Amino acid sequence: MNILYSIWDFFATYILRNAPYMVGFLTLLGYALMGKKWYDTLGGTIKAIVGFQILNAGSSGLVSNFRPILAGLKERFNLTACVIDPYYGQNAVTAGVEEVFGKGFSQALTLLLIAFLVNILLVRFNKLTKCRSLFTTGHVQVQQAATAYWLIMFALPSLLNNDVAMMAVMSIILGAYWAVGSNLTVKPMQELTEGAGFAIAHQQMFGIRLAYIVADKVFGTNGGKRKKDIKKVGEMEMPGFFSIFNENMVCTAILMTIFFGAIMLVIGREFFVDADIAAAYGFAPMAETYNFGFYIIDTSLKFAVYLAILQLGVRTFVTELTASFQGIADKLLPSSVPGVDCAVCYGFGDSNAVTFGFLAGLTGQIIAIVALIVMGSPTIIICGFVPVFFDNATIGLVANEKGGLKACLIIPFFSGLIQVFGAAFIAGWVGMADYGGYLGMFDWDTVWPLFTVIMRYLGYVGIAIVVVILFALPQIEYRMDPEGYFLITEDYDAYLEHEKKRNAA
Ligand code: ASC
Repeated sequence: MNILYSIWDFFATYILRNAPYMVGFLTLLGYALMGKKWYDTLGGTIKAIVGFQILNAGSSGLVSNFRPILAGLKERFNLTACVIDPYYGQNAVTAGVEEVFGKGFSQALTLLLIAFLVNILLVRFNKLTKCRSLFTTGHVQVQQAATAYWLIMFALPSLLNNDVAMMAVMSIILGAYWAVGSNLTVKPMQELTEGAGFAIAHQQMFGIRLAYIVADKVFGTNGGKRKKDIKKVGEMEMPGFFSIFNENMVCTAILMTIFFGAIMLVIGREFFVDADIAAAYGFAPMAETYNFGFYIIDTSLKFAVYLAILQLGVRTFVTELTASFQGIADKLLPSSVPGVDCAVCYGFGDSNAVTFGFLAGLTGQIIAIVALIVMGSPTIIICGFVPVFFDNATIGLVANEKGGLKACLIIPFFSGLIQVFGAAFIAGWVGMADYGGYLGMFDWDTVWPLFTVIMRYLGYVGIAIVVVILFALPQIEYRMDPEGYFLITEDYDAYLEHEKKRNAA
């Protein structure tokens, strides 16, 4: 028994909650099930793990590059408030959950494991449940399990002394959210990537589908018949010198330099050289004699560097993961695709849409934060890089695909507003703001606050409503196109044929 437990514990610690190795494990399993040669299996597995680590290097580079700027805004304008960032959010749960609910953090990890099983079962029985996607992003699952743990305990105080019932409710809701949310992204992703065979398993899955619908209905193609004046970011013809913006790396570098250059100038040189502040916020201070203008340029250009690294990582592992997942889909989880990190889709579509979406979202967030301060809100939000970048870049990319440049700017702008207002409401209400952080990604500023309100006020009826909403969504999507629904993951070319016929009819 002990040995089994140790094996499980090892697996949970080093693989399940560790995205690169989880993806490597799935690749290994998939190729093994396909009966690939051992050396191809080994090679593919290594590429999957290393590729994912490259992606991580890019995304953590982006985060740490942004850190001094965020810290500067905080120090300079004396904003002490709730940081919306998954890592701050997780910290807040670890710091506060014992004090507020008298429950330890370790149960949040039990929740993760059971919810993951719920996700697997929902996909295994997808003829019935219509769920086609398996969540594989472990670090996100830890953050979400922690936050869901807090929100649901807050929503259902009457279950606090019934651990089993509480855990059951939590795992069903979280596991269903994983299965249903990532399932919502199947269609947008298959279209964006022309059938690459993955879904998004991240923190803005409802946001992705919403952006897809709004971009289509309000801005764009409305059911395949594309209006003439829709121009996607990649199709913009720009006059003369503007052509340099067509190159993703150049575009990112220039926009970041202008945007962050202005912010860094406002924050001022002294801040960046102050060793105490730098130590407190965990970044390397600028040398006393270093030229500030050059520091600004160098910092801004690094955004382009990390973005390029991130995209290289994506290209490295995505082919392996999706090719090998065929083995899992054929043998274990029919008609399913892996749900992966949102950054994976940045290798597809118009890459400048990533930068535009991010900047539009950042603008929305800043306006919303100023509004909170002006209105005297009891909870002030500080933007974290992860929501402002990864949510809005993803949403912008999807919006651009369906609705062109306008959609790519306007939808993430609103998403920025919603993120801040939603987070201020929920983090203040449930008390996480007192511990300095909240997850703050799109779904957690919209869908989850809504679930929390429903359950808090309606109790058992509320639980039933939330569960029904979740389970109904894939059924509704299935009924809108029963023939194409599984075809889109099983055979994308055949799906395109099917779509053509449907549009002609
Ligand atoms: C998150 C989170 C990260 C990033 C990363 C984006 O939600 O916790 O580290 O987004 O997954 O690639």
